[in-house]
Amino acid sequence: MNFKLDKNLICYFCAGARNHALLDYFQENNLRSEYDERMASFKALGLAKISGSPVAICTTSGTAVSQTVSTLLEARYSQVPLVLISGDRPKKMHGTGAPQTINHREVTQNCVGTYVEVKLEDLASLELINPEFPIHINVLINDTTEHDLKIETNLDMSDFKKFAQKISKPLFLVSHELTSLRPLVKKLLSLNLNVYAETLSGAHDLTSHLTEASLLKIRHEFDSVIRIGHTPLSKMWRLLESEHKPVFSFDSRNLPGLSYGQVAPIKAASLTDNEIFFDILSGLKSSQLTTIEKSIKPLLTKYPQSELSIMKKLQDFLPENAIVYLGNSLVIRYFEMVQEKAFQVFGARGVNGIDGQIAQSIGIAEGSTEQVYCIVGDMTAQYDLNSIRHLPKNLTLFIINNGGGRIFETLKLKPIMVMEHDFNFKEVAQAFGMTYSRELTQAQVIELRPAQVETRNLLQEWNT
Ligand SMILES: Cc1ncc(C[n+]2csc(CCOP(=O)(O)OP(=O)(O)O)c2C)c(N)n1
Repeated sequence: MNFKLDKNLICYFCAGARNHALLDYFQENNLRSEYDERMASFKALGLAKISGSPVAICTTSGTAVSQTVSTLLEARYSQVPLVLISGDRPKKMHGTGAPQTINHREVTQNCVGTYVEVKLEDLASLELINPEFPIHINVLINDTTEHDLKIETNLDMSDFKKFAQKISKPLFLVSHELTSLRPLVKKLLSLNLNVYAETLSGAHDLTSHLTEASLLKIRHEFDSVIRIGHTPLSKMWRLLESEHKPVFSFDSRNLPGLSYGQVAPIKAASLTDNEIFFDILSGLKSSQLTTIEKSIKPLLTKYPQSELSIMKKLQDFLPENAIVYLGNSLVIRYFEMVQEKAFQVFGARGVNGIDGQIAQSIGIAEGSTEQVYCIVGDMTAQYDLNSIRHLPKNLTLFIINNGGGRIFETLKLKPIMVMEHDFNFKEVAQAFGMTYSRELTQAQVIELRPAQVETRNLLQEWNT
């Protein structure tokens, strides 16, 4: 049997930004909207079993693909015609450590009978002759501008010295690695350098005079970026992909995190005591930036039920230096936007999955004697519902229930991706024997429900 992607194919379509462009390849009444790839792929398996026809599951990149592995194995050994279609980044981004980019082929190679890689523009005409099921079609979707800049890895301090001699006004973008980068950020700030420390660095409070939004507005003032730590979260970083400023990264994984740039595989935390590094920096002139006076505080007062105001109240509720686990998507971004206090922050920014977030925070709580505070979105919480059964006493779970995957709304993707809903987590939490509240109290599961209209209005005013 040959296989062609026709519009009649039933597809369990899992929400994601990368695979958004694939929505058009299916008829609307053949689409089943999903958020959990493991569950969705098992549903597809069941449907393929009873119908005897191929059924597809479409996922975004990263761990969304690996979540289908058990189903693919079951399909392979029971000869079920399952088709995985994954959205991926273009070839030149593979192996760079760019956000949510992993090697999909390696993930499914022992689970599928046929693997093909195809560019989005060639997908409609793809025909597989007698493929062996299950099939994995990995679709390369171009989202970066073509350029002839190159990647240089395995560099050292002498290369950094040459880089530093050619620049005059760098931004130090400190992201994260396994240990806190707070001592390093303190030392960089003492030299009056322009430093932006992301929340996962453990030092965002020290640079909170610079917000991500103000950075975006004054980014033309920097002639280069010195990135310290793993791939950053900031939009500023992603924009480099089109702006092509010179970038030098200190990343112990030896990954550029972009499709260009220079990298030294040096641990970020070790730079704190690296005399050569600080000697080179002493040659850089400190430079005054345009001050952006605008503060988010009046907007937080004006829109008290917005997601950002609720996040701020949550931060006020947490003790200084608390251990906080932040789920991906809007939670980590909004947390950073309003953060002024010091926290020890954990997250999953290796490949940015929304899977297993509550379970990870449980592991952290089990390894600590302190109280741990886990903050996740509602879709992320649904993905890991089983974990609510096992919350240890020293873990508080905050679910920011904004009624769907609102990140997709901010990215202006098709509304079907948001998977809007109006349920709450009260009965689930109570069924698992957890105490539950909608207020900032001592309960184990605290569900906070922002008013979406207020969030939209606040963001609109903030961005103008
Ligand atoms: C395993 C996995 N599947 C899919 C995605 C794509 N994805 C990124 S954010 C997101 C929605 C998150 O929704 P929610 O937790 O409610 O947070 P919100 O955007 O509303 O803040 C999805 C599905 C992913 N990152 N990881």
